[in-house]
Amino acid sequence: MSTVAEAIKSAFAGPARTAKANDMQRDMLDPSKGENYHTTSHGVKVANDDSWLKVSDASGKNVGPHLLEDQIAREKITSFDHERIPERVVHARGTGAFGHFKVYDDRAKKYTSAEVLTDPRRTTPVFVRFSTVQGSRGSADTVRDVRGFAVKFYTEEGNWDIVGNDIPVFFIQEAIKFPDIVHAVKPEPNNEVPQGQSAHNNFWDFVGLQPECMRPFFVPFPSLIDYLAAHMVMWVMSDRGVPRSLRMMQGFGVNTYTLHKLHGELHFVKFHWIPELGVHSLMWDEALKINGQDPDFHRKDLYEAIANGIFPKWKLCIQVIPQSREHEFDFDILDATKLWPEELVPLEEIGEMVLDRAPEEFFSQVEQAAFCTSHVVPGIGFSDDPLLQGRNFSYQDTQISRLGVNWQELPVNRPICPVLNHQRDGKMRHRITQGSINYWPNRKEQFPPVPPSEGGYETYPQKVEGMKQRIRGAKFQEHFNQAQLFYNSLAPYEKQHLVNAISFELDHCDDRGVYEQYTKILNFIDFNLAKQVALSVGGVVPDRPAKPNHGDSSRSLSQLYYAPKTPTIKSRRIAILVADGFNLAEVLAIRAALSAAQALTFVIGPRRGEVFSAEGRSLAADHHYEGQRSTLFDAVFIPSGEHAYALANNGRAIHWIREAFGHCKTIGAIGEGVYFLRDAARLPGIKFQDDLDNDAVVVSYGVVTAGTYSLKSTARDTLKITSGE
Ligand code: HDE
Repeated sequence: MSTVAEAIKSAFAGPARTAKANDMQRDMLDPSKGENYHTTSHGVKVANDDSWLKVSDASGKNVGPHLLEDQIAREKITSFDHERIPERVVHARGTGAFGHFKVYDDRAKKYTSAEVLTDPRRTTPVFVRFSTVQGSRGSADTVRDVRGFAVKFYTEEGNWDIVGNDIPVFFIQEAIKFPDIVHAVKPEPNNEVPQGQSAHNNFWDFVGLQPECMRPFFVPFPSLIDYLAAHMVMWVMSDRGVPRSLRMMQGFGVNTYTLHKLHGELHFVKFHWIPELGVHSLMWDEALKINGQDPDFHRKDLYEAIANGIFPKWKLCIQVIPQSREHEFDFDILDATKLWPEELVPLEEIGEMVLDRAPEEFFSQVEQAAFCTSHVVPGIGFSDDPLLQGRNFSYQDTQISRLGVNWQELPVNRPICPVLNHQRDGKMRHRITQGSINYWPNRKEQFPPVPPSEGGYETYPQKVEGMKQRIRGAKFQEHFNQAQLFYNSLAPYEKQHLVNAISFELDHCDDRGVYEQYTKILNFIDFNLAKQVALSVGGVVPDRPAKPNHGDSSRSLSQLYYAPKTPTIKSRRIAILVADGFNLAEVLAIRAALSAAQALTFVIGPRRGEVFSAEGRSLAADHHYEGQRSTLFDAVFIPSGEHAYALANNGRAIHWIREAFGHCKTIGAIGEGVYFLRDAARLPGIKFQDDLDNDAVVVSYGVVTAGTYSLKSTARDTLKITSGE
């Protein structure tokens, strides 16, 4: 076992991992243990929980109104009336899980005194909440959107939150523009349309209506108007906007933070999470269909993996720039609309996060979870990144309106280390602090400040000099170089997806001025991109580039870069499509082989429950063809047997396979299953050998591999079903 694997294994057994779980235990009720009867919220046993107190005659017939007197019914209804709290103004739809984090070694010690990042003996409990941004709490999971990736570390020195996204840059540079971008992307105020997408006039109006970009590139005077969204728009419209799974996304802190130690040099830092399983996306058509077929697809996928013991893992990496090199780059390293290309600032892998526990109760542990960028621990600090400065104000403020001033006392939010101060009172105060002292200094020396040498938080002593002005620096005013860099770095099919996505979105804008304007802006990024989109949406087709494309690329910007070194099918959902008369031995063998590779298999039959093999033996189908469509699986296998003729006569089964093929899923078949593929499903563009004397095929990315595949060997040799890019 590798050292990392050993470390993670010991982390599972470690006491610190359970520190947060133990802490929350204080507030947990397990209904399967202890007393079992019904009470009011003030603890009185309830004799009847079904009828409101009312006037009736001797026979029990109702002869009068309900009585307001019924304190039991009133309490129940009032509690229900107040069940909802305001949903998050952005990132309303989300899900989360608990786990732990551990660094590999102490290599980050050269930058920071933060023990969570430097002490390999420590296991820090974490809670992570993933979210979409635009839609409301009830919107679907697989919409095109940015995903939130917020991590709360319950460290021994207090809570540290990295409130990040799955995209490394942001739309705007200054917090003062946040209400505008959010209003623009959210449903329009007159009709509350659209839900769960940015495909509407206001969003494209906002990101396109930026007069500066129509001027020559160097803006000679300071500008107050944003024109920044171009880079992030490229990311959201790329495959990143429709992840296959929350477990297959990168995470980014986005903002520039700082690392420091007592009396050491200040370092700027960006945080990155890299998923073990690689970075994968849905196809847009798939995403659209899943929105209807299973709007909870992502949250179920997260819990399914955890329940099956396939715990999602990410590496934590840092990019570090010493303060002395701050101005060496042609972009401003404090500008959140820019990334730090890895060719210029390499990633350093420092630790690993594992999520291994689903929440027990969604509301108290996920809905009430609250993050703050301002939550840092000694050794970690802020930079002058203007977006971060604004965020540091906004999060604390929003938690007060969402959860009340004592939100940090809620079980999921409270630290595992002591909280000792003189802050008191406020709505829903939970803790009872004894004694007469609630101020500092006090005659009892109660809760004295702690010097930095003993762990008190020290703000890095930064020298500041300048004028008070509402302006942005010159480097903040260049907006297209990195949009080009991102576009140039994509594989050809990724570029095509991006063109399709922008074309879809602009087609949903019915204001001509809006879609014409955005096609003009695209021409500042890439001539071909602009031309293709303009042609499909009826925009302004350019005849020459508005700005030359510099042609540079960065390989880590394509998702392909993150494909795991050893291909894996861990946690992939693989359907076995059958009708009565299938070959049971093959199904059992393929199931065993795939399970050995930690893939999840599901039998899909004409009905849920018993289906019968050629020999009349029964097998339980997990779902029927209509119940779970091909979109919900990563690959499909069709065994041999006479069942193939029933499949061939079933329109839904044919659609199942053709749709899987259209979404580039890997399809494997044996014997008569191959005839079904060839003669009934008639996969377009696929040429099967005429004689078909091979008894198995695998169709992957439109390519057929034929041959004999042994069902006795390992899963990967059996059918080359690998994780798709
Ligand atoms: Fe947020 N953001 N944000 N944001 N954000 C919120 O806080 C805000 C930004 C992000 O799972 C709110 O608790 C401002 C960037 C995530 O609970 C609010 C600005 C990034 C979450 C808020 C930004 C994010 C939020 C709404 C511009 C990526 C969900 C509810 C200055 C690095 C956290 C809440 C969760 C949530 C403000 C920009 C990520 C209103 C003012 C950049 C993942 O406080």
